[in-house]
Amino acid sequence: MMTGAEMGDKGRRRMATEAIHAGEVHDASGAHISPIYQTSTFTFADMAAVEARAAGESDAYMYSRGGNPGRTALASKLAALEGGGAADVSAEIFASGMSAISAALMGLAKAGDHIVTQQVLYGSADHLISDVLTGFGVSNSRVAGLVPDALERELEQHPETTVVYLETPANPTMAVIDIAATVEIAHAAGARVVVDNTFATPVLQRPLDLGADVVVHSTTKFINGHGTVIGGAVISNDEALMTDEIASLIRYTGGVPSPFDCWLTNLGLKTLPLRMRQHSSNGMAVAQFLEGHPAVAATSYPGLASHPQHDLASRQMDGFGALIAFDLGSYEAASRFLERLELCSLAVSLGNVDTLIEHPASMTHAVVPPEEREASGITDGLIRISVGLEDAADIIADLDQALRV
Ligand code: LCS
Repeated sequence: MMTGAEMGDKGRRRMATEAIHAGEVHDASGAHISPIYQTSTFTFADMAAVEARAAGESDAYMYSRGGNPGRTALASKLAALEGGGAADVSAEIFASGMSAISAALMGLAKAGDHIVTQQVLYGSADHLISDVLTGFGVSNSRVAGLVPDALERELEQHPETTVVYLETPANPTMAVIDIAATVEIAHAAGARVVVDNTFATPVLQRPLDLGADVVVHSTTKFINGHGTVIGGAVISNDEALMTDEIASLIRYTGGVPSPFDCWLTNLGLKTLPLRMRQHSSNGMAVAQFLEGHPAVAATSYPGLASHPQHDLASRQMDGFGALIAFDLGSYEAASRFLERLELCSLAVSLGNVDTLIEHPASMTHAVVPPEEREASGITDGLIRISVGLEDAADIIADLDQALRV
C-alpha cells in the first residue's frame, strides 16, 4: 500500500498536506477559510451565460441540488485522500452514508442483477440490501468472510452478480476482508467491488489502490470526526460510473447535504491524518487492556495478534483504528457494564473525538433478524467501543471501574 510518505515521493503532496489544502475554495473576497455558500440558487448575468452552461462550455453552478461550491470542495479533498492524489479519482457527497451506499448500489445493480456481500454488515446496509433493493428486483446472497474459494463458487452460481459489497473492518465484529483477493475474483467474474471504508478511512486503508472500483463512506464518522453532521460519500476512478450513474442519482433522488454540513465536514477532514494516528494509538492501548481483563470473554481488534486476520490487517492497513468489539458473555453483564460507565457515552455512531460505546444487538444491529445476528457473531454480550481522543489512561480507568463486579 502506498503510504503518505510515498505519495510525496511521487511528486504529490503528502496526505496531511492534502487534507488541509486539497479542494479549498479561495474566492474573490480573499477569505482564508472557504465561505459557506448558503444559497439554493445561483444567478446568471445574461442569457449568453445560460447558453454557455447548457452547451457544456461552462460549469457554472445553477441550483444547489445539482451542486454547490462547498460540496465540490469537500468532494475534491476526499477524492484527493482516497485516490492518493490520482487525477482520475472523483467523489460525490451525499446527505448520509446510507444515501451514498444506496446510490453506489443502485448505480451498479439494476433489476435482475445480484449482489454478493460478506455475512456481517452495518445493520442499515444489511437491511437495504436484504429487504429494500430486493423490492426493485435486485437479489443478494452472503459469503461469510468472502473466503476466496467460497466466493468463487458463489459467483459461479450467480453469473448475474454485478457487485461484491464489503466492509472492512466490519461493523461491529471487526472481521477483516482481503480487498485485493476479493477484487481479483470479482473482476474475473465480471463484477465490481464496492468497499465501505468508514472504519479505516483513507489514512489507514486505500481500497482503490488495491483495485476496488468504488469506495463509500459514512462521513458522519471519522471524516467529520466531531459528531456534528450526518453525511456520506461515493468515490471512484470509474469516470463513466461517476458521471452517468452517481451524479445522476444524487440529482434525481436528491439526497444532498446542506452547504453548512459540507463546511463542517471539510473542516473536520483537515485533521483526519492527525486524529487517526491518535485514535489508533488509543485503540491499541484500550484493546490490550480489554484483552487482559478477566471479565472480558473475547476481544476483537485487528491490531491484536489474537485477531484471526491480524496478518492480513497488518498488510492491508497502515494502522488499526479506534473500533474494538468485546464480549462480556451475556446481555446482563453487558448492560450492567454500560450503565456504570461515566466518561464513555452510551451512544451509537463512532469516529468522534469522544469515546462512544454501544450494544450492537439492541442498537445498531437491532434491525438484523436474531438468527442472522447469530450467524454474524453479534451475540447478546457483544459491546462495540469507538475509542476517542481523550487520554487513553482516563478511558481505561472508566472501563476498569465499570468492569469491577
Ligand atoms: N457504513 C458504516 C460502516 C456505518 O457504520 C454506518 C453508520 C453507515 C455506513 C451509514 O452511515 P450514515 O447514513 O449513518 O451516515 N453506522 C452507525 C453506527 O454504527 N452507529 O450509528 C450509525
